[in-house]
Amino acid sequence: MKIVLTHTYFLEEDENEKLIMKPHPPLGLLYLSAHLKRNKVDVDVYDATFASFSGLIDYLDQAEPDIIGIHCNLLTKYNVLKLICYCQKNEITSILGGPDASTQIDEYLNFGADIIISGEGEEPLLAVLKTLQTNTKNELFDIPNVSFKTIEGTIVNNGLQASRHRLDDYPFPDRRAINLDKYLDTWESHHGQRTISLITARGCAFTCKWCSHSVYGFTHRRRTPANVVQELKILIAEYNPTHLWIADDVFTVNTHWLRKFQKLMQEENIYLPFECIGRADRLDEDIVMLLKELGCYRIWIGAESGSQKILDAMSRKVSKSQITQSRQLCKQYGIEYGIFVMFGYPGEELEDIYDTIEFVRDLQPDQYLTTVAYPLRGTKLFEEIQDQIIYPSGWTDHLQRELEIKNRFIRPLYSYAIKKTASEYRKRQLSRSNGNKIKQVYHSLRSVYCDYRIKQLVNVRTG
Ligand code: B12
Repeated sequence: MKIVLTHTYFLEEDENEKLIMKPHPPLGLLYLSAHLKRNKVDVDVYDATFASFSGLIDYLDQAEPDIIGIHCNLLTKYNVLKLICYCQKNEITSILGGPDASTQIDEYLNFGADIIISGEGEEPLLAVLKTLQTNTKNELFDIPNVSFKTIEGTIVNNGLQASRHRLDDYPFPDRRAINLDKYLDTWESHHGQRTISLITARGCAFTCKWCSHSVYGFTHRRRTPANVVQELKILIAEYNPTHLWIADDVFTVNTHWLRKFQKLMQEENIYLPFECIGRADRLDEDIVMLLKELGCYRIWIGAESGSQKILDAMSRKVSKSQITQSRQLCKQYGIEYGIFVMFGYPGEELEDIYDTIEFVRDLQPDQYLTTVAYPLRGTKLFEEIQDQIIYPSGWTDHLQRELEIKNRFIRPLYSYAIKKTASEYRKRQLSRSNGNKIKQVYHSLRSVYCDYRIKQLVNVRTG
């Protein structure tokens, strides 16, 4: 039995990413591939990132796999649906996994997928492949985390079990299964650095209500520092990276771990500048110093809102002053500070929006990214506002990020809030550096214009 693992994310279809050009390989699939190979399964990975849907189909026509394992996330749903149709037509068994599949089991099965594996994939996927040697795809009873349909068409959900597997026991991601040079070359030609990604932990135990915990629940497991260093040595020998992207949900949670890691990196004489995600409440001076010594050149923080009321509503468990302090510390130690900002969280009023705009202006992060909140399935936020969600169309015709929430401001208002944030931020930046006066005037005017537009829109609500 031959299985192909793939993900249907095509960079060429992603207009935003084409401007950024910071692609990352599909680590989850590479972990699965390594685990299957260790267990003597005949597996290939088709890395769609630099390909096209027709390229994927040409490959599959030739490879003729018995099974296709598909990673599903928020962005890739439409291509996943097309691929499910291809599988049905060609009598290939489709197995879906990843965050989007884990929360929409019935929908994907009813659309025509054969099997859904929720949560961490290594063990259940192997168990399914073993069972398929004797059973049909309609008889996968008793394998935790697996859902399928019986021959009569009834959905069977075997229930979810959080993995307790020690991460060190998994083999390193099977990067050789794909052409990693394409990623490194893309980074090098666009950013002058050869960035490679890895994870040192899985899962996040914090409780932010909008965040998807569909894969790892609220668990947090770390690899040992020695195991991470071992992987790094291989990466350095094989790929000669100049930079790392540490793709953990929150890299800065465990000071003790960071200290051990830093010591080991020093002993092994490894120094690679890296970027990672942290939390403001996990960035005291000890941690910031450690990060600096380790080579952290940029940290991303979910600042999310300048309104403490909204931060508390999100169950973020971070205060505005912690964010400000961590920003100061990062500045002091020469670490770039990037933040994520969210508008449109339920309960947010105009004054909260203005608090956020002022907060971003005053904080002056080195970079910031904005989103308008959307309720992901399986999150506490989704649960809380279920009856206020507006579905733009049937399940097959929208992505979760297009879901609208009743009784909040309409999208154009958030667009003006985002534009005003940009102008206020830029104006402050320019005035601090004594920069171009004409640009300062331009941003002042644009900011006032945004106020005017926001005022016009403030009485219009969704739904
Ligand atoms: C690092 C990261 C990124 C990085 C790198 C992404 C990449 N291509 O590697 C960047 C910053 C680019 C990114 C971007 C986005 N991300 Co992101 N990201 C993450 C993060 C923090 C870690 C991902 C990771 O590497 N995990 C480690 C690996 C080992 O785990 P894994 O990928 O989940 O794989 C395991 C299981 O899912 C399962 N599995 C996965 N695939 C398959 C397939 C089969 C067949 C089977 C059986 C099992 C299986 O088994 C794997 C091994 O155990 C996760 C949070 C998280 N905890 O996972 C969010 C997360 C995956 N991202 C998310 C989102 C929303 C996005 C964006 C859509 C954001 C946006 N721009 O709007 C984009 C999409 C990018 C894309 N190319 O598709 C959401 C997904 C929610 C959803 N329902 O889809 C998550 C869960 C964050 C969250 N908590 O809300 N992301």
